[in-house]
Amino acid sequence: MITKLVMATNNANKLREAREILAPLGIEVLSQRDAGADCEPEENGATFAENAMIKARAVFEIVGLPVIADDSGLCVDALGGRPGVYSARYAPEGQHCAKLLDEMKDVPAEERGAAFVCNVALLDGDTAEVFAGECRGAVGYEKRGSNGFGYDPVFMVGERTMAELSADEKNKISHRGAALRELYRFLNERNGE
Ligand code: ITT
Repeated sequence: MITKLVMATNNANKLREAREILAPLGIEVLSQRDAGADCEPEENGATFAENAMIKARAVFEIVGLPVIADDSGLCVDALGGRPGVYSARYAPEGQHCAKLLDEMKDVPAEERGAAFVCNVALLDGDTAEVFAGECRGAVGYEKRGSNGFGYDPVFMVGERTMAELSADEKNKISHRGAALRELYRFLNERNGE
């Protein structure tokens, strides 16, 4: 069973969450920097899965160890699934939530549904797999909470925003938690074969 994975990401929050989710399952997650890979490949894929694989491959070519990469984003029903794979590029740093709230200002409550989507790519020798996770919720009306990152302060799950959940609460229901638990199941089954 694999006990160490390199995560191809430059996002410290993704790395922290992957560690919180995988450490209790006995998997250590190294950052790409710790593994000696300083790169930021162009994410020019059309899907989360393609972009996750692009990032994983770039780091795998450098480190030659089992690598995972996370491509994720927010898909808003009323915006036809936008910003989706463009979630990181949707607005300048720090302005994503404000821009989304503005774009959604005239959308009624019952049409504010959205989903966080995460695809995790695994590259390990001749294994190339992608695991998907989703978390459904709704776009709120104002920023609330200071936990998490990115769109969390405007993503409602029930009465609270994702940024008002503890790390444990978020990881239990998040798109990233779901995808990484699928990855863990795969590694476990492969081990048992
Ligand atoms: P790497 O590509 O280096 O991993 P990145 O931040 O550029 O880091 P993405 O290209 O996958 O990552 O973009 C993800 C976008 O979706 C980014 O704007 C995040 O803020 C947002 N996002 C993803 N997961 C999220 C989460 O759990 N909570 C809030 N926002 C999230």
